[in-house]
Amino acid sequence: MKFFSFWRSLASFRVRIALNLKSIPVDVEFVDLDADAHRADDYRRLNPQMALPALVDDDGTVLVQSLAMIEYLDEKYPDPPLLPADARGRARVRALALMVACEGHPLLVPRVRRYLDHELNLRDTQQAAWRRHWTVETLAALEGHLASHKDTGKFCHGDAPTLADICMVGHVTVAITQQIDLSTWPTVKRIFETAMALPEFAKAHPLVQPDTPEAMRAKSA
Ligand SMILES: N[C@@H](CCC(=O)N[C@@H](CS)C(=O)NCC(=O)O)C(=O)O
Repeated sequence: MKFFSFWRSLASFRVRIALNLKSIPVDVEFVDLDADAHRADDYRRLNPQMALPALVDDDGTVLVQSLAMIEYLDEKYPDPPLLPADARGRARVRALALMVACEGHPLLVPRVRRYLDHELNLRDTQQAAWRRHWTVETLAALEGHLASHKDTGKFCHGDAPTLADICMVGHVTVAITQQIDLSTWPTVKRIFETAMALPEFAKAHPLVQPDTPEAMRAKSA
C-alpha cells in the first residue's frame, strides 16, 4: 500500500494511528502542504479534492477521506477492531468521531484558513480567535458526550481504542498547539493522555514524522 501523508495533517495522523494499531506496513509518500504539493497535477489526479491523506491499495484502489479509509482498513484487517461489535456502540463511536472530523476539523484546514486570510483579510488575532473558538466548541461537545456516559471507559468507548479516540487525539493536539488549557475538559484530557501513552498513537504524532521539520521536532522533545 502507498500512503500519501503530511506530518501536520490531522487526517493523516488519524490514518497513521489506524495503520499502526493494525500493524499494516505502507510505503509513505510525503506531500508538502506548505509547498502546495497537494495542488500539483500528480496529486490532484489522485485526489481531485486536493486534500490529504490518500491511500492506494496494492490492487490500485484509491482511497480518500480518512474515516472512509479507516473503515476500509478495519473491514480488510479486522484485528484489532476499531468499531464496536454492536450497532448502538458503532453509532456512538462514529458520532464522536464525526464531531471532530465533520464539525471541528473542517473549520481549521488550510483552505479555510487561506480564505480567512486572503479573501476576508482577517487580522492574525481574528484568525487565531476563529481557530480557538471552533477548537473549544468541539472540546466542549466531546466532554459533554463523554463525561457521564456509561459506555465511556479507559477510552472514549470501553477500554480499547476506537475510531473515536483516533479522531479525538488529533483535535486535542490542535488545542495543545493553541496553548488551550485542557483542565476544563477532564474526561477528554484523561482519555487523550491514555491514548497517547500507547506507542501506536505516539508514533503517529505529527511532531515525530520523517517529514516533520527539524525546528518543530525539537519543540516536541
Ligand atoms: N475530511 C477529510 C479532511 C481532508 C483535509 O482537509 N485534509 C487537510 C489536511 S488535514 C488538507 O489536505 N488540506 C488541504 C487544504 O486545505 O488545502 C479527511 O478526513 O480526510
